[in-house]
Amino acid sequence: MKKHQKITNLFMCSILISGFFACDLTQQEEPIAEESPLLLATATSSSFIFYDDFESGEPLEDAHGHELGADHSLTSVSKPGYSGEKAARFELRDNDPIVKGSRRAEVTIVKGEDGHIEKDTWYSFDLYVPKDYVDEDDDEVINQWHQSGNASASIRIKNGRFLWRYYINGQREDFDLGSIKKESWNSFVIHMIHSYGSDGLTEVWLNDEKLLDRKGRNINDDDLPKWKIGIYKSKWADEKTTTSRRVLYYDNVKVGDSRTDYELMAYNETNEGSEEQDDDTTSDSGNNDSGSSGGDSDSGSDDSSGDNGDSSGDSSSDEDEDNNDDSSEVDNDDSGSDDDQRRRPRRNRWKRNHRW
Ligand SMILES: [Ca+2]
Repeated sequence: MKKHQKITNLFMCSILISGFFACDLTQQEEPIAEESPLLLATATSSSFIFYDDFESGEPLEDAHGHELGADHSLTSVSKPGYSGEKAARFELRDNDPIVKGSRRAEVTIVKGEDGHIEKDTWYSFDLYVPKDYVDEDDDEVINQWHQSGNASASIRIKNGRFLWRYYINGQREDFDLGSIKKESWNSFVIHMIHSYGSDGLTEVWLNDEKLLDRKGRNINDDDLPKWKIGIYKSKWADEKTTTSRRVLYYDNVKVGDSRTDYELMAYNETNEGSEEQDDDTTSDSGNNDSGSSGGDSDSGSDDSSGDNGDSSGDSSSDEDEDNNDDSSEVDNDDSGSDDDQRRRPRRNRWKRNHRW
């Protein structure tokens, strides 16, 4: 709670028209050389509702619900490809303890029904998919906007591609978001005006490319959704697939209110530079934690599974809160959209020297 209160307060920053600077502790922002200052001159005020860059504390400790069955489910690790940075590592094995009716390593970041968000909300996160992430036809959910038992919208990984799915009034609609760039960070920004009516809007950018721009209904007729991230593979509740382990890394998980904009959501300090040159980057193998909590054991390839075994945890509460069985459709995700207007907003035009 501290972190996000802090953020809400700290991030009430206004970027003024010329000289733009952020109000609170922001020390200095320097325009990026090649960008025209005029382009930056949009008066903006913003507020982040949630932000975690995983540089300190337990991963997602200020989030609103953890559905983690094992010690390996969520840990803090060295950020693949970057030196001196941290990220969150989610791991799900097909023999992990059952959590809410299925195999999942998920965290609810904000809950619409508890008033954490409003209708107009921005979400963003960076995702790293290890090179040995096995492609298979059975999908897993990595993000879901969940309302009473169903994911009215979700992002999934299926056959080496990202997929956006709506599941509204029992109807599934999928949109392909392209092939996954493994061994590199994929930056997602999602803007949703959550609505059961025609005033809804869904915009999805991946690596600065707008892939979905869809007006109209994007939730079920219910409370505002909760946003969950991590890994959820419903098939593993009672079946095996061609792989037995999934590992994903997340960084810079943010939620912003209507005063936020694309630039603020897309900008992350680590995107600017400290990229490591080497390779060790990962396949999930090598990076284990430097430090912080959680062990991250894993050495091997992501799904090779040779080593599963763990269990640990507690979990097992079975409930079914969101089953996403593809088949049963209970909690699905799907969606996709079509139109693609590709507007390419510039990113990272200015720097902040503080961390939230
Ligand atoms: Ca980080």
